[in-house]
Amino acid sequence: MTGTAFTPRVFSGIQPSGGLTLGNYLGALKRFVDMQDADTHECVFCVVDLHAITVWQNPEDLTRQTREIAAAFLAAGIDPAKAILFNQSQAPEHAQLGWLFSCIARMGWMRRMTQWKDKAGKNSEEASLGLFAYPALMAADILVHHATHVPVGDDQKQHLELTRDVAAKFNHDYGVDFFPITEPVIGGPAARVMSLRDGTKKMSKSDPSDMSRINLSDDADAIAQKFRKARTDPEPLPDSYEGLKDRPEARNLVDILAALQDRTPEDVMSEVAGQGWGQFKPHLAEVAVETMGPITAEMNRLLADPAEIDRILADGAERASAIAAPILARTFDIMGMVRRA
Ligand code: AQP
Repeated sequence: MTGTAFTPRVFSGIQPSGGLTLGNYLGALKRFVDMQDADTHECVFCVVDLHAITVWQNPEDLTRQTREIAAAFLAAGIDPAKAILFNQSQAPEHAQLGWLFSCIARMGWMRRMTQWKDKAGKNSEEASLGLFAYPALMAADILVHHATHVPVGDDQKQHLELTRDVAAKFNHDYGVDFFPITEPVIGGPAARVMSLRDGTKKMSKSDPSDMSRINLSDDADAIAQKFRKARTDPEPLPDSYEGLKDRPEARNLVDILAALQDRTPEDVMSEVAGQGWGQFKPHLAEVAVETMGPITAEMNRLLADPAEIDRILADGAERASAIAAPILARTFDIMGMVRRA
């Protein structure tokens, strides 16, 4: 942390690049709601549409997905009276600070990002410049709100480290103590929910296989079928969590159950030790349906009134800009930009 006292403030975002997965829900959304309800921080949550377009998005799909993600935030328990909820493109300070930060961040830092390597793959010459520069915009999303804490899944850890590097380099280069060194909030059994088809890959909304993930929009039958077909080894569950160390698929399912029930995986294991998959998987599906069913139903109810979602997002964008505009203006001053009279 720097010496300056910053208002405790949480920022986090989700890309409208597809429907939400159980990984997004357990690793991010559920924890956003917990932080909002703890009432210890101001909370700013964002549907990061500018990030989504780093890969091609059909315009109609982008509009629909943006409303769907906003509805998911609300259905999961984000209360617009307590927290700010908006879509990134509507608070222009994000993109503006993003440009300033792309002049602070170094090419070498970006090249080291594993998400860049994964998403660009072998075809990096054809990837968008935005996909490469994505972490500079993410740093801007966080720092334009002087956010002190960012709850994210484990996959975003490296980007958070880069955000801290950007803040530290800016503060150092300009001899100021202006941007906070943001703390990541990562942890719990759902910090990295893995694919149901491959225990070494994270569950992702853009995975080509729909069987690899539980979508927030899946009905009870789809959830039961996906867990039934989830890849596991043939062994029954061991006596302790420790025994799952080299069994990534099995551990993933235990972790999911623990996260859904707000329990530790060790506690779950004390109940399910020795069970075969024929017993464990239907139980897991039942718990998932019980938890997700009401959220999906509420999401669908909210989506029937898109004008109300748009109103909530517009109000959120105004409140987000009210925080971000003075921080951006001060950044311009520090960098020596002449202000319009
Ligand atoms: N599998 C996961 N386990 C735990 N947390 C996860 N998150 C994503 N996948 C998992 C967390 O969800 C938040 C929003 O993620 P995002 O939409 O901004 O993008 P992402 O991390 O790239 O997620 P996806 O599902 O893999 O999207 P695509 O496929 O579009 O790239 C973040 O806090 C993330 O950590």
